[in-house]
Amino acid sequence: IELLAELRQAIERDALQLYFQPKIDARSGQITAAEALLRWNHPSRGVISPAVFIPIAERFGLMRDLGNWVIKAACLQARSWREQGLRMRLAINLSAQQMRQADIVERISTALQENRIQPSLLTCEITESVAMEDTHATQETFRALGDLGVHLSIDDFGTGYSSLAYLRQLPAKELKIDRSFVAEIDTNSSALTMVDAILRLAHALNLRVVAEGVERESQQKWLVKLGCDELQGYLYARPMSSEALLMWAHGEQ
Ligand code: G
Ligand code: G
Ligand code: NA
Ligand code: MN
Repeated sequence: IELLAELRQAIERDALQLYFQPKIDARSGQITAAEALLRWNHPSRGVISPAVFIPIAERFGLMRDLGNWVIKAACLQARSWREQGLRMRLAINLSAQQMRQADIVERISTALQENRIQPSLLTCEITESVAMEDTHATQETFRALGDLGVHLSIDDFGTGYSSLAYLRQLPAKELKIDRSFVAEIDTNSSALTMVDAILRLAHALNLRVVAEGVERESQQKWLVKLGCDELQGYLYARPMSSEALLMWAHGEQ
C-alpha cells in the first residue's frame, strides 16, 4: 500500500517529528519529564496519528526502524535541552514488537551513551497489556532494561488484566492511570473508587503514579486529594514541538 512506502521514505528522510508532553509534579507544579510522542506530517494528508501508522509499521516490518528512529531522536533532543539548561526526565513509548526486538536494549543503551545521558533519566513506557505478556522475549527485555538502570513505566494501567503477584515482580518504577478513569473521576463514583484503589496498590508497591488525560481542575483536585504523584494532560499542556516545550518550561519555572 501507498502509505507504507511513504512511511518508509519518511523514516529514511527524517520527515517524522517528535512532539513532547510534560508530566507535572502534583505538589510543586514543576515539570518532571517530557514524554516523546511521534508525529508524521504527511505532505498531502496532514498530520497522521501514530495510532494509525504504528499498527501499519508493526504489520509490515517497519517498527524496528521506526522505533530506533524515535530512540535516537529523543535522546538527541534530551541532550540539546540539557545544553540549553533544561533538565528533566525523558520518556519514550515502546510497542509490543519493540519489547520483543532482540537488540532493543543495546539500541537504547547506545543512544544514551552517545548523548551522555544517564540511563536513570530515561523512562520507557510500556502498556499494561504488553507488560503482562509473559513471552520470554518481553520479560527478558523488561529485566535487561531494569538492569541498565532505565526506569520502567506501566502505561494505560487499569485497562488490562494484571495479576497482583505479577505486578509485584516487574521492575517498574512508575504506573500511569489510564485516561478513561481520569475522564470520569469527578463525575462517577466508581471511577473515583478505582483511582483510589490503584493509587493505594501502586504506593504499596513503591511505584510513582502519574494520572494521564487530566483536562479539568475538578479532576486535578481529586487526584491531588487522593495523593497522585504526577499529572499529565491538556489542562497543563498539549504535546508540542521541542522548541515550544523549551519555552513553556522556562515560562513555568
Ligand atoms: O500522541 P497520540 O495520542 O497521537 O498517540 C497515540 C498512540 O500512539 C498512543 O497510544 C501513544 O502511546 C502511541 N505512540 C506515540 N508515540 C509513540 C512512539 O514513539 N512509539 C510507540 N511505540 N508508540 C507511540
Ligand atoms: O498511550 P499513551 O498514554 O502514550 O497516549 C498518549 C496520548 O494521549 C497522546 O496521543 C496524547 O496526544 C494524548 N493525550 C494527552 N493528554 C491528553 C488529554 O488530556 N486528553 C486526551 N483526550 N488525550 C490526551
Ligand atoms: Na505513553
Ligand atoms: Mn497512556
